[in-house]
Amino acid sequence: MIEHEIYMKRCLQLAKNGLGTTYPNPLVGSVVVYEGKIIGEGWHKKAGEPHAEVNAINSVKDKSLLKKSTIYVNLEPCSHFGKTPPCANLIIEHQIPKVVIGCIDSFSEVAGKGIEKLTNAGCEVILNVLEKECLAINKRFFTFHNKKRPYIILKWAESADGFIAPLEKETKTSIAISNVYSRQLVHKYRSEEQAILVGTHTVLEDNPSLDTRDWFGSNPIRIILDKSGKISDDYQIKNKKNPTIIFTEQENCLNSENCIYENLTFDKNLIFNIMDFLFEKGIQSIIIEGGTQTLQHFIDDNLWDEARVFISENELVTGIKKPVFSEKCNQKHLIEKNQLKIYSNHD
Ligand code: AOF
Ligand code: ZN
Repeated sequence: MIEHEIYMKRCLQLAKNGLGTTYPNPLVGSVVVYEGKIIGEGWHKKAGEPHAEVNAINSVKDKSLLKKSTIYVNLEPCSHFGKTPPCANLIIEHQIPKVVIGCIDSFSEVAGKGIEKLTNAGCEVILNVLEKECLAINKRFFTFHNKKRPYIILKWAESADGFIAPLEKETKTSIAISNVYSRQLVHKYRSEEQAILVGTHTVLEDNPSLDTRDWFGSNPIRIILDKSGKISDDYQIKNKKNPTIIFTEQENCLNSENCIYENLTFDKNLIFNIMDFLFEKGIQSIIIEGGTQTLQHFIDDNLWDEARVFISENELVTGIKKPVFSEKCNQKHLIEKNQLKIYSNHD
């Protein structure tokens, strides 16, 4: 029904305000509607703080209207005592007679139990309104809980003739592949993910900080591959400003403030093992920023969800080749504008 979709769209708008700050919790928005008017709304801002439904209900001035209202929420109301009490209980306590839900929560503590609680209490429950959009907004959360790994975003910038970097370091300053706007957007992208990963060559060649200094928002956890311990303490990723995890085969590396070494064998299962490790650590999303070799590993193992490719007008003539999608991948265009192509690896 179109009316339900309108209010669900508002839930999604509200939910998006939490992008980058709710980890490990999902993005959730909620509105309370009485006689065709929104009388309350809210969203989940941060893990440990009130859920969307709590904020929406609290914002209703005349609480007596709740008994005759409908509450909309893009994710099934929770049924468990986590960091906060169950939203389903609150809805029942306020005797809200109708609950419209965007999609079911796949977190094992909830997973249908919220809906069951509401129905048992006599609430009318309407399910799966704008389900596709509601699943999409929490693609990180659902990938983590359903696939037991982080949501994986590949990112690179390529020249018009298909190179991601010049061969010689010196030419780097003369021909730019990225510009001030793409850099800002990349920093925004970083602020939205929980972790960022690059390979050894990228650290040695570019000495990146992998932070969000051209944007506001939090810095992702830096994940670095350094098989044989080539990255010395002089590199920016060792600047102690943000948490950093370095995977290596070297033994007895010394951890320092904000910098932790993890031993792993660099065999064919490397990136799967890293994703398992990140899952255990509760990391729901990661952006892979190069170089070609590292990106190609993810592509060849078909272990990615989204690719964001910046395409420059400049040509390099020669250089390090861009990654190429393999036959295993299912890449399809989501967006193509302003020299940015976004691909999805799903149907
Ligand atoms: C909702 N509304 O706004 C959110 C929900 O530890 P807690 O108490 O914050 O619970 C976290 C879980 O609750 C999270 O994994 C997800 O299943 C659900 N999040 N649920 O009804 C919200 N953020
Ligand atoms: Zn809740």
